[in-house]
Amino acid sequence: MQLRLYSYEHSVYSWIARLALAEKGISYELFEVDPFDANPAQELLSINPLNRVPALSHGRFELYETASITRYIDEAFNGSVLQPQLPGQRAKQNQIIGVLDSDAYWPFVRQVFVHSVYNPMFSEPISPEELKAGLNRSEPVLAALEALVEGQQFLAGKEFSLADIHAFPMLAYLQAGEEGRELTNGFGKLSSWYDTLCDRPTVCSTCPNFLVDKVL
Ligand SMILES: N[C@@H](CCC(=O)N[C@@H](CS)C(=O)NCC(=O)O)C(=O)O
Repeated sequence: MQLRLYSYEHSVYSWIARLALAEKGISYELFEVDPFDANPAQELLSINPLNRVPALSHGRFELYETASITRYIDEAFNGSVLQPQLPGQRAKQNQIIGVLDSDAYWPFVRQVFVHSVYNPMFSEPISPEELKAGLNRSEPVLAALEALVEGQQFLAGKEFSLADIHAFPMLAYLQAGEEGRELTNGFGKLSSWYDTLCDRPTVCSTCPNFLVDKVL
């Protein structure tokens, strides 16, 4: 059955899905689509009426929402198991993914990254107020993640999991600029978790090209 990922080169959520696919060692067709384009692509809209990436099609089966996609990738295919077997650890994994989606994406990516890295890089207007607000909102989220990583090699326990796959790209976008990096450096356990994953082959091979020299 043909597997196709609708993905955008600058999208943090697309990176998460590509990282999960790489960890499973699955080959797939990459369909590049810009969800911010003024003319939405029908191919994406027909799967996701909300016009967001990533989206996935597997034969006739279609799916959107990154956390659902990564779970499907893990459960529908052979390869490394990416979710803890113990209920407590699996719940922790899902909790971390929930925190990242609800509390980290907006300040890490849409405020700090956009106004310290992306907009300057693409000559778009920057807002120092948005950057400051993003840094302020990011701090308690980093503190929450730091508390969760306490005493563990990976975010949900001893094994690499979907929690790490969801978190690394978000942390990478936050740290792509000086302000976000300085803020994150104050969280020692999270920083050493991040440094360890920087050398992981799938992380390196899936990192968006425009960020490689800033985040790895
Ligand atoms: N809740 C969605 C969020 C996906 C998302 O926000 N993707 C961004 C790119 S990183 C997007 O497509 N944005 C288009 C827009 O906001 O119009 C998920 O988990 O997949």
